Amino acid sequence: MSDLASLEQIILAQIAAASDEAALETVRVSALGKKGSISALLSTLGKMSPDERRTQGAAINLAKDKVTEALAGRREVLKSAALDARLAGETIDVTLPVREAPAETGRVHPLSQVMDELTTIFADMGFSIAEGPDIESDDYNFTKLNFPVGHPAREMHDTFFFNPKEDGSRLLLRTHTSPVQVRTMLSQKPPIRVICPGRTYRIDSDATHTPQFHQVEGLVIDKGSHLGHLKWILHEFCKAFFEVDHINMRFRPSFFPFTEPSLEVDIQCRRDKGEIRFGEGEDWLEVLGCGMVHPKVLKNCGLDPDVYQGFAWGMGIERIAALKYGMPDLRAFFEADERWLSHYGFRPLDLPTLAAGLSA
Ligand code: 2U9
Repeated sequence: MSDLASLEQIILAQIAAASDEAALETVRVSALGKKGSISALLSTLGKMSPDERRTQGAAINLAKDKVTEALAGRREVLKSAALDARLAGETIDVTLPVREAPAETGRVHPLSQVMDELTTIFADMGFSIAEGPDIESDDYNFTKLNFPVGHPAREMHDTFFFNPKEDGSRLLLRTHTSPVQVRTMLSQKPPIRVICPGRTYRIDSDATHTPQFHQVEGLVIDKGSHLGHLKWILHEFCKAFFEVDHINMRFRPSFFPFTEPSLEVDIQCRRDKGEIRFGEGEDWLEVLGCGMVHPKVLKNCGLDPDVYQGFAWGMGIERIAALKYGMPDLRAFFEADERWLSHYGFRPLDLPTLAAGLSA
């Protein structure tokens, strides 16, 4: 066999053995590249006699064509094998169930849900929403609300105080949202109709108390506002919130420094195999506190108690949420346990409305 024929066979064998396009390219360069074996043979033609050049030239060019053709054929085979391998690696099982979108799996925290329910109900009655800072002065949290300095009622609030300033005054984490009503009275003229939902803090922790909790308080100030209006508002609120057509309420005398008279409010309920039904039955559940704003508080907030009077109420949001949705331990509200949230949480697109039902 001639040298050319054996070179051609070696190259064709290398082409056939190339296992990927990179290996094939190496073979091409070693045969047809500038310094390749076939290119080297072609460069010898110039030194040959015309006859020899004619026969050798034709033979070398034939070998070159065969190699070029074999390279192209092998390239196609390798390309389609690479594509097949890639497609096989990227197959998806279209029969697998579709993963739920975040809007389907995410849950609204019961606290947010109940806040939305409360604000929906009171907004429907014409109340505005007022907010204020979590860090308050002793004056707004206590003194203006008729907790005199040194009065034992201050101790009842188990307050988180900041270190005293140079002048001896201390900031604190508000123990109730009442300073928001103080700020509202100091900055707005009556008539006032506001609700103040927000975060509050007290040093307390057990199944029914958490050091951080939420309250919603309400305030109405006008010239002729009276306990009858307060009772109607609270009655309408309880029916809407507990989603019943009829509810019995009981108003018991109580004491708060900022209201006089002060009352605690119970709603009638029946406990049935671990479930509570509101509006009927023989048990009573305490849901909120209320009263007529103390004349001293009106005066402290720049209003003349001989001209204006008003009423206020307050409730713990975790507490009423727990009553409505049957949650036994308030600490779970702040534990960020996904299992608890997926059990008690609400679907994100089911927003509470009075027309469609608050918790539908
Ligand atoms: C001003 C005047 C009066 C707000 C009120 C209550 C009664 C009350 C408690 C309920 C459960 C707090 O979370 S709780 O422990 N609150 O019973 N709150 S009247 O009265 C005000 C507020 C501000 C200027």
